[in-house]
Amino acid sequence: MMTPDFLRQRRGPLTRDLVQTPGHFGLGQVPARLKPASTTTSICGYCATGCQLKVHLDEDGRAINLSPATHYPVNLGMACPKGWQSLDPLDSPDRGTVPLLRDPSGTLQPVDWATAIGTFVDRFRDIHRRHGRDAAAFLSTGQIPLEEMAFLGCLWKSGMGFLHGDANTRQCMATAATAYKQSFGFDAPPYTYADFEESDVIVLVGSNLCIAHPILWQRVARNPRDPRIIVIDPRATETAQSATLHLPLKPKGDLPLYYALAHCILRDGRIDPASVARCDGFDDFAEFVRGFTPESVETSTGIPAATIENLARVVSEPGKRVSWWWTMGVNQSHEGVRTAQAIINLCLLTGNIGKPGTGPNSITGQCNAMGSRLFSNTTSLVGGHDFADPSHRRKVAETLDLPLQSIPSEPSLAYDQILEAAGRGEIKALWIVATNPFHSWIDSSRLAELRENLDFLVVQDMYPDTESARVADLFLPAAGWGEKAGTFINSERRIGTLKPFRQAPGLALTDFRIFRLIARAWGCGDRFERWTDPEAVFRLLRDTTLDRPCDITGIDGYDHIDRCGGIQWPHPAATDPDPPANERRLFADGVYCHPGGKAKLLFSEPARLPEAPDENFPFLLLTGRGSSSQWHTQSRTARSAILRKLCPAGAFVEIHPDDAARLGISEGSDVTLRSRRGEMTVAAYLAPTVQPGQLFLPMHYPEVNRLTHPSFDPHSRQPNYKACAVSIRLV
Ligand SMILES: Nc1nc2c(c(=O)[nH]1)N[C@H]1C(S)=C(S)[C@@H](COP(=O)(O)OP(=O)(O)OC[C@H]3O[C@@H](n4cnc5c(=O)[nH]c(N)nc54)[C@H](O)[C@@H]3O)O[C@H]1N2
Ligand SMILES: Nc1nc2c(c(=O)[nH]1)N[C@H]1C(S)=C(S)[C@@H](COP(=O)(O)OP(=O)(O)OC[C@H]3O[C@@H](n4cnc5c(=O)[nH]c(N)nc54)[C@H](O)[C@@H]3O)O[C@H]1N2
Ligand code: SF4
Ligand SMILES: [Mo]
Repeated sequence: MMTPDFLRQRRGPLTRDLVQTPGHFGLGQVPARLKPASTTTSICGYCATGCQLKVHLDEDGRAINLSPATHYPVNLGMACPKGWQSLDPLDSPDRGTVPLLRDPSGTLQPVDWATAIGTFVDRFRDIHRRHGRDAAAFLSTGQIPLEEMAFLGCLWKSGMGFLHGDANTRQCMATAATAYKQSFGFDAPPYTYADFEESDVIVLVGSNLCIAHPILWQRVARNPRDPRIIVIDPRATETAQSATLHLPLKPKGDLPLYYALAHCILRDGRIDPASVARCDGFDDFAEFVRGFTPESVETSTGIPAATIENLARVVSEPGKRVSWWWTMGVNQSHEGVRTAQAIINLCLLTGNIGKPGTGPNSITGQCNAMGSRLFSNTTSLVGGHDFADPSHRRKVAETLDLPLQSIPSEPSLAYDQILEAAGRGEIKALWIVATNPFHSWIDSSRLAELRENLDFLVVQDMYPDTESARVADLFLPAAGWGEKAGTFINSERRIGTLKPFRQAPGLALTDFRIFRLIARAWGCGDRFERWTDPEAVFRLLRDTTLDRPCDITGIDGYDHIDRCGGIQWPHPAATDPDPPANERRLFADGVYCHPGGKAKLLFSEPARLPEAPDENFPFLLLTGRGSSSQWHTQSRTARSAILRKLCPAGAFVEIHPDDAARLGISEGSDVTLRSRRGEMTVAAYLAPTVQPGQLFLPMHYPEVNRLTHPSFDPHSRQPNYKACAVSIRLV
């Protein structure tokens, strides 16, 4: 692929991450004797962009290589290094190939599946009998197909009779989901990726596309309208360096900034009256932002009043298409929901919604985070329903053929509340599926303490050596991406299929099969008789969506999805033409999902930082993604020699050169970071990209979350990973 002119102009010198195209790797490198005999396709199993990969198979049907699909509407022939190298983690000799059970001496020993499942059922049954349905919980993920996720959620609640279970999407997307639900009446990201290419102004808030969603950055680069790209991020990230304008705001200065923008827009009468007429709460909001003059927020945002005035004009220019995109810089905050809603409010005020190139658009993280939001049966009932609504419970029970009384009338405790309950001894056992919280959870040392309280810990993963699997009582070896079928939903609500094209190693089983084995052993197999295979489950789940905003009753099955190049929800059988249009956005008609059809303008007074720097801990620590070749806790990406080469060998902390000089720290020297909760030693990396007084640590090293401060957004209960107070000193 040629680098578009646009990209050449804007890519900054420090952009470390390359997007790989067929010229870089790929079929050219395949030895002649391995020339592919056939191909299949699969949606990538890492990020929520949802690129489609072509899988090249040899004559024996073995996968020998991957390349990006050229005609898929998401990635258009591009993929990032993780996608290209997706086979490596599957081939790793470190894969879990046999169940492991801790013996009386404390050692994990290989056992057969009958023993593993028998132990699982005996232990959970005993806990249920003695302590009731609140005494155990599962912690799951946005990284398994929605069929498996729904199976887990329904098995746990309607089969085994427990109540609590949450997913790592709490760490990631809970804020966006809550914000949309409260503002629009449904968790409905309104956009389609074509909006990246159709905007005149693109505002990226706390979103480092170049590293975290490189193919979406390529979509930005394809925009032919010479857009202004504005990045709002405390750090001069790779994305910020490639933007038209970077606003290095103070961490968590977002809320006053967006209220000040609303203030200017209202003061100058630059609203869209038709859009405002579709909102409830306008007068109260207008009154509320009256006090947020640009001058009054200079200190809290770190942004000069004149810049705010300018930005207000740019994002409200009549006739211009303005899109706002946010990721973890917003979601992972003590006031994330109100911050996301402040962005939503700006779009509603200016009419930037429901039209090409517009929208308050949250970009999701994991390959199936969006599937988890609709089908995991944790916070909401399967299919975007409410546990509390009796008619919803009845509908889901009838559609899934589950006893009505097996559907709880309340949602689960949230992740942090589950762990607190474990701390109090009320939750006695955890079942962790496809996530690694002993590394990724905020203030992770607390989890190690909680481990002591647990009677039983099960970890179901591809590898037995993750931080979480190592401390399990029972390890269940799982098949991974490429070894199973199912569907993912990407950030723009597009459902895509993944295909099995290889066998899991040893005795490892798909999560789906593990759930079936457990259902049978528990004695509730008959409730899941129709849950025979992923596609059968997909059809059941589809039927639950009838008449919901996410109605997908028009989808026949997996072939249909493939034929259409993925299908964005909604696609109701009754009203949508088939095949559905390939790029669709929501709310074009100005009708939202609240009763009465209006959106709500929601707001709160900005709150103080939960842990501000002080004399003893004078730096503010930010954390996030470090490189495009590292994925989270690195259970998968660290198994690829190529991906390891594309990222720094060890942990590093970014510090401003002025701070480093003052503290006698030079490039590469070892420094100790200390917070009130823990400490770690890392190499210093002198970078003017962080502001003085701030530090940045990539999240990919297990020690990072020993430092983070356990504070949470009150509405979404999402952890505030991106601000805590630390000290730094030379070792
Ligand atoms: N290579 C790679 N890609 C990934 C992932 C990965 O692990 N590796 N993970 C995937 C997942 S699950 C997710 S959720 C996404 C995350 O994708 P992103 O959210 O883009 O990534 P982060 O680096 O976590 O955070 C983004 C930015 O938020 C900024 N930030 C911190 N505090 C504030 C603040 O107060 N205000 C504002 N405006 N910005 C702030 C940080 O400086 C950082 O640059 O990436 C996905 N893609
Ligand atoms: N400090 C800090 N911490 C953070 C963040 C941050 O920005 N800063 N970001 C947070 C965010 S947004 C996220 S999403 C979380 C991610 O945190 P985690 O979910 O804990 O991270 P992963 O490394 O993706 O863990 C997924 C696990 O699932 C396993 N796995 C993969 N596929 C399968 C499968 O098909 N079946 C089974 N059973 N297992 C499988 C992998 O081997 C891996 O161990 O981290 C959060 N933690
Ligand atoms: S951008 Fe995301 S979905 Fe696309 S190849 Fe990379 S990790 Fe996979
Ligand atoms: Mo995430």
